[in-house]
Amino acid sequence: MNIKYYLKNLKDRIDKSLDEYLPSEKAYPKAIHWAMRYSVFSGGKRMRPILAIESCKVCKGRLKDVLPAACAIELIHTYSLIHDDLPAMDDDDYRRGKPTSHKVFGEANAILAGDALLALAFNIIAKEANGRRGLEVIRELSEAIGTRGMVGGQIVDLEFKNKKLDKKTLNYINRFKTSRLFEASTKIGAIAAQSSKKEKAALAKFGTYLGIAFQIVDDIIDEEGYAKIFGMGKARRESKRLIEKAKGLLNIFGSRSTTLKEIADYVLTRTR
Ligand code: GRG
Repeated sequence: MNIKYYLKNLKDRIDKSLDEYLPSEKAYPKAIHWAMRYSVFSGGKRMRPILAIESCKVCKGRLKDVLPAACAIELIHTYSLIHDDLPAMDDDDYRRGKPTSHKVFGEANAILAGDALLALAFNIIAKEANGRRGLEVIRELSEAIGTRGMVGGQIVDLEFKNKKLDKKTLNYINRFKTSRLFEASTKIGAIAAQSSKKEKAALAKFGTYLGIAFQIVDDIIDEEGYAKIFGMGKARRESKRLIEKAKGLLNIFGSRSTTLKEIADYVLTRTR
């Protein structure tokens, strides 16, 4: 099957579940549910849940074992974008070509929509993921988005706003602000499939390299970060090197890894 068609179908499946998990716009208090839905359904690529699902599949796991956690990851990603856009952080008026949450609903409601998405994410995992596996997913995800993960990367990014970035700090920001959630996504796929230690480790590393490459490509698109500091040529070479390294880690899965490798290649060629 054509990879674009395949990913479109998978995205539709994820969207259907997200729709089921999110409270209805008609449910009281309507304002918060409307704000949550506005940002979740504003055109995200669903990269992280797709990676979680494909990582589970490569370990011979079933879609139903990973779908709740995959949706939870997307809700957390959405919360991070809403908060990142706030005046106190990046102060952005548009996200995915649409007005940002605080522009539509006001700052207080945008903050609360992010908070509520974060809470809902862990509620979904607690309700749907079973036993030890569920606890392992919660542990991985909470570590990935805390001070030694996404929040850690974000605070260093804010600290260096309008300051000259050195290579070490830039690597730290890319690793923790962006790549750590990719790593959690691929690892959670393996956890959901009750995979071996070796397979979990390979998928976690795959997610790390893919996530850093994803951020460098983002910088190439926006002419920022890595691309601004090291130039477009080096940024392209580095993202390509990381993708090759990432794909190499999947060789232990043999021909089952074709889709994940195609997704990794897509990261290099994406334009948004
Ligand atoms: C507020 C705790 C906190 C963290 C914010 C995610 C983030 C950290 C900041 C957003 C700004 C940014 C450029 C982050 C790098 C990660 C990234 C490239 C996010 C965009 O991800 P995509 O392209 O988004 O997957 P879509 O729109 O497809 O969902």
